Amino acid sequence: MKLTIAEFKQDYIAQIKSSTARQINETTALERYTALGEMVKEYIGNLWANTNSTYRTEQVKQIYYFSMEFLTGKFMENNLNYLGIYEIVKDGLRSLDIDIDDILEVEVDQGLGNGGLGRLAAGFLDAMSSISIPGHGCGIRYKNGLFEQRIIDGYQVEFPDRWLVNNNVWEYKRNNKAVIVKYNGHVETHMDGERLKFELVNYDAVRAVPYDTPILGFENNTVNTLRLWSAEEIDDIFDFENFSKGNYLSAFEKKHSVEIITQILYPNDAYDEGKLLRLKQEYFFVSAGIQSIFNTYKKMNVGINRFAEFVAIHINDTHPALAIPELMRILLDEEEMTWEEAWKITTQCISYTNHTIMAEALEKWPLYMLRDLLPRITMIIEEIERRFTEDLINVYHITDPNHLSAMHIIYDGMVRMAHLSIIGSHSINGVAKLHTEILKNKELKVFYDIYPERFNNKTNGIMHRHWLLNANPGLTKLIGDTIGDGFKKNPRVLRDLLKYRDDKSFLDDLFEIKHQNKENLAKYIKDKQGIVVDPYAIFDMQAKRIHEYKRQHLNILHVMHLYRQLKENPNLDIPPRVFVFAGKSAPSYYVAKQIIKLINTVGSVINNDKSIKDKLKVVFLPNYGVSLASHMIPAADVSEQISTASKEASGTGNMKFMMNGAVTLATLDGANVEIMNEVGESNIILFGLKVEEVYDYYQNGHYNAYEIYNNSPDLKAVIDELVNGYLPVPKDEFIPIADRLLRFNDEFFILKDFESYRLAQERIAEIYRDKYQWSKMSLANIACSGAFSADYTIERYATSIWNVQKKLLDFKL
Ligand code: 9GP
Repeated sequence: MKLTIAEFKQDYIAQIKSSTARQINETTALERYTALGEMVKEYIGNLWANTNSTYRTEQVKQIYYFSMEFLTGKFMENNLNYLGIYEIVKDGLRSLDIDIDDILEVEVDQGLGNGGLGRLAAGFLDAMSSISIPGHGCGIRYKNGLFEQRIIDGYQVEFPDRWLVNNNVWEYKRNNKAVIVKYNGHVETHMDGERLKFELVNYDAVRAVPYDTPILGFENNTVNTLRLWSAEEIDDIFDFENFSKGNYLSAFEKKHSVEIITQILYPNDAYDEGKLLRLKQEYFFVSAGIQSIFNTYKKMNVGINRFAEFVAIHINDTHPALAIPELMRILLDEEEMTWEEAWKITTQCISYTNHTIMAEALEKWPLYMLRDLLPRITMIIEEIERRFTEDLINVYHITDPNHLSAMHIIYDGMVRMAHLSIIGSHSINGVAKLHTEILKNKELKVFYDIYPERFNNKTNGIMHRHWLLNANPGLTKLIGDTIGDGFKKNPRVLRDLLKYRDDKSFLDDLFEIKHQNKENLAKYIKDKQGIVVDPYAIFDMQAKRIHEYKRQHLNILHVMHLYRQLKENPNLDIPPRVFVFAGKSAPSYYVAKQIIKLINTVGSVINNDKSIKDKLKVVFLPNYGVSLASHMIPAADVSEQISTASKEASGTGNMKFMMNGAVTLATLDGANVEIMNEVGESNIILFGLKVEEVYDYYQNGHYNAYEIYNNSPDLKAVIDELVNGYLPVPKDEFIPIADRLLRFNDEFFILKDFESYRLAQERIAEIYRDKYQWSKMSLANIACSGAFSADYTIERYATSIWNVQKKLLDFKL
C-alpha cells in the first residue's frame, strides 16, 4: 500500500489519542502496540471487505481448512511486511522516539497448537492468501493456548498460557454469526409424508460465537479469514433465581460448564486423551463451522445440489472427522436429501490429511460415549458403517472376517476416526513422499487396495517469508541484493544463489551473517539462561517436541560421549560446540520429561566444568514456540533431524533450518529424504538405519539391545553413566531412560544408530574446520530450500485435491 512517513505519523498520533486518551510520550509499549494494531487492522479491513464481497458476488469456490490447531504466532511484523509498509512504520515510529522492536516484543504468540500440525495449518492459511486461493481456516478459540514451559531444577513444569490476557487486537467477534451446537438428548423419529424424519429432542444447546482474524496475503490485496469458535451459554446469563437465593457458585455452574469447552488446548500431539471434553471440542467447532458454511453458501442462491461445486472442506488429521457425519446430518435432516445424494456431496467436499503413523495418535472414541453425547451423529456413523460393510462384501468381495475387521469404522466398542475419514472423503494424503508410501503399502494398505485413486502425497511446506523476512533480515537483505526480491513470491528462484558457490566474497558475507545471528543468540542465551557460549563454536540445534522417536536422547548421549573424550584429553583438538535443545513434552509423558531433565543435568555439569576449556556447552531453551524458533533457527549451523526412520511423517523444522543455511544431520526419514534429493548427498550428513532395516527388525524380532551395548565400549560407558555416573541426581533418576534402552529393547534403535551418529558428528567437525567448504554447503541448503515453501504445497492441494481456482483481486488502498 502507499503510505508516507508523514501520513503514518499523523494517523498514528490520532490513533493513540483516540484509543488511550493520552499523549504519546505517556503511553506504555502495550498501548502503542495496540494502537498500531488498530491502525493496521483498519488498512487490512478495506481489503478484507473487498475480498469477501468479491468471493460472494463472483460465486467463487472456497476451501475451508478445519483444524483443531492453528499455531499462528505473532501477526504484527508479518502484516506490516505484507502491506509493504514495515520500513515506513519503523522510520515513522523512530521519528516519534519509539523503537519498533519494543512494540513487536509486546505481542504474544498465538499458540493455539502443539507443534508441526498446528504450525503447518497456520502456514497454509498464509500461503492460501498469498497465492490468491479463496481459503479460510476454521478452529477453536482456546482461552488458554499450549502451556507455558518453565524449567525448574531441570524439570519441565507447566503453567497456563493465558495469551488473551491483554486482549487480541487482531480478532473481530461476530455475534450476529453465532450458531447453536447441540449435545446429548435423544432422537425421535416420525413420518412426514413418505419421509422418515429424525429429530433430536431434549438436547443441551451451546452457543458458538465466531471470532474472525484477517489473514493477509503477501502484496496481493487478498484477505481470507481464520474463524475461531468460542463456547458461550445460550443467553450468556447465569441463573438469577438461584443467585438470589444465595447459591452463588451453583448459579454460575451451567455457564462455566459450557465455557469450559473452549477453555484449553489439549497439550498433547501424540496421544488420544480419551477425554469427553475433547470429543465435545471436536464436535463443537466442526458443527459450528459447517453450519456457518451453509449460512454463507445459501446467500449465493445457487441451490443445495450444487454445494460441492462451491465448497471444499479439508480435515487436518482426524480431529475434525465428525465433519463427515455432521455434513450428512444437515443434508439429510435439514435439506431433506436422500442418503445417496447426501453421501455424494459429502465425499466430494471432504478431503483428509494423515499426519502420523504412530499408533497411539490414531484417534478412537468409545461408542457408548459418542452415542451419549451425539446420538444422531452416531446413528449416521452406524449407517455409514453398515453401507460400507455391504460394499466391502458385494463390491470388493471381501469376506474374510479378519480382513473386514481391519477395515470397520466401529470395532471392539470403539469408533476409529481414521477409518471414518478415509471412507467419507475423496482424497487422503500423507505429508511427505516416504510417509505416503508407508500409508499406501503398510499402515493403510487395506484401504489403498480398494481406493487407490484416493491416495496421494502432498509434501509439507513452510511459510518461507516468515522464516526469511521476519526471522532473518540479514540473510534476506543479502539474498535480495544478490539475486533480487523475486524469491519472496517465487522462492524457487533462490536456486540462482548456486551461481555464487565459488564466490569467496559472497561466502564471506554469508558466513558473517550467520556469525552475527549466532552473536545475537549467544546474547539471548546469556540474558535468559546465564550461560556464556562462544559464537565461533558450531551451533548444533534440536528444536521440536520431545519424544522418544525424535531421539533427543541419542543427541545427549553423544554429548556425554564427547565430554568423556574431553575429560580424558582436555587438549583434544575439536572445534568448540554448543548443543542447543528446545521443545515441550506432553505433560503426561514421563520418559520425555526425564529426557528434558537429563539434558539439563548434563548441561549443568558440562557448562560449569572449567577443565574442558569451554569446548562444549549444552543449552536447553524453555518454552519453544514460533517466536523462540525465530530467534534460534537463523543462528543454527547444524539441524538435528534424527528420528527413527519411518516414524517422523514429514517434519517441517527440517525445512526451516535448511532455509536459514543450517546443514542437516539426518536419518532418511520423513521429508529429510526430499531435502536430500534437493540439495544432493554431498550437502547433507546422513546416518542411521533405513526404513526397510527398521521394519526388518520389527518384523523379525532379532534386535538385541544388550548385545550392542556389550560390544560397544563407548556406548556402554555413557549408558552406565546414566545410572552410576557423575550426574548430580539420585541414582535411580534416569533408570527409566536406561530401562527403555536396555530392558525394553530400545524400541527406537538409539543403540543401533549411536555409532553411525557419532561418525556423522565427526564428519561435521571435520568439514566445519574449512570455512569455505562449510559455507558452500550452507549456501546449497539455502538455495535449494525454495521447493519447500508452503506456497507450492498449497498450489498442489488447490489443483489436485480441492479443485479451487485462484482469484486475483484488484484493489487500491
Ligand atoms: O509428527 C508429524 C510431523 O512429522 C509433521 O511434520 C506434522 C505436520 O504434518 O504433523 C506431525 N503430526 C502431528 O502433530 C500429529 O499427528
